[in-house]
Amino acid sequence: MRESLSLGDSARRGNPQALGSRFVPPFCRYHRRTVQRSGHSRRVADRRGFTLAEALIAITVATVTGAALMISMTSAVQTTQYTLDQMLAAGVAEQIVDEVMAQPYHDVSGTAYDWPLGAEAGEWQGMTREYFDDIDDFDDYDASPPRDVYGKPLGQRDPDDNVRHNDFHIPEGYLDQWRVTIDVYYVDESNPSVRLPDASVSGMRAVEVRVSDTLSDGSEQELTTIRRVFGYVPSL
Ligand SMILES: [Ca+2]
Ligand SMILES: [Ca+2]
Repeated sequence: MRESLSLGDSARRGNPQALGSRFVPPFCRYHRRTVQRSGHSRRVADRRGFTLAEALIAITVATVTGAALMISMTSAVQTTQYTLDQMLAAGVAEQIVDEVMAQPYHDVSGTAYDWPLGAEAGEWQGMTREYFDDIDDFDDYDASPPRDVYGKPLGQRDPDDNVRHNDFHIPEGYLDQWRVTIDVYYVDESNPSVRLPDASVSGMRAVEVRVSDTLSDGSEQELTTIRRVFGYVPSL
């Protein structure tokens, strides 16, 4: 205000251009601030902060998003673990199928059309498959945890009962809840995918090896099932 009093009439008439850039009347200073705000004042005002409602909405969105992300990650880990277990189970089942394929079609004391199927006297000794000598001996085999042909739990010891090399160890207890079941049955010769009812016989048998995992809630989760069909070829 003191500066404006020392200038000429033009300035007193409110002509800022005549006064140079240094002079800004008080009302113009206010006006300039007002004009400057009008350019981006709304954006500036918008950045002043959040209302309580906005903050609550943001927290809610962040919480829901975080929960969804955690669920997604947990699901991905579980899926990966399940895929790994399926691969291991497939290996266990394939190994047993290989054992079956190495056996004769029927016991030396029986025929290819015997019923019921199963191990003969003296061949069934606990969890071991050591004495099985034909494919239907494996019928009704049921072991948990999975065992090798000598009845030893898989993953820890070799057939000579020596501790396996660390690289061939699986974590302690990893297979404790796993279960291997084997079912042998006759199938329709014209359609081997069809299981024949009990006591019906044919020249073809199927061997099913199933590996499952018992979950913490007691339910059983199938990891893999391998099915092979064997046909009887009489010796010449
Ligand atoms: Ca036998
Ligand atoms: Ca048998």
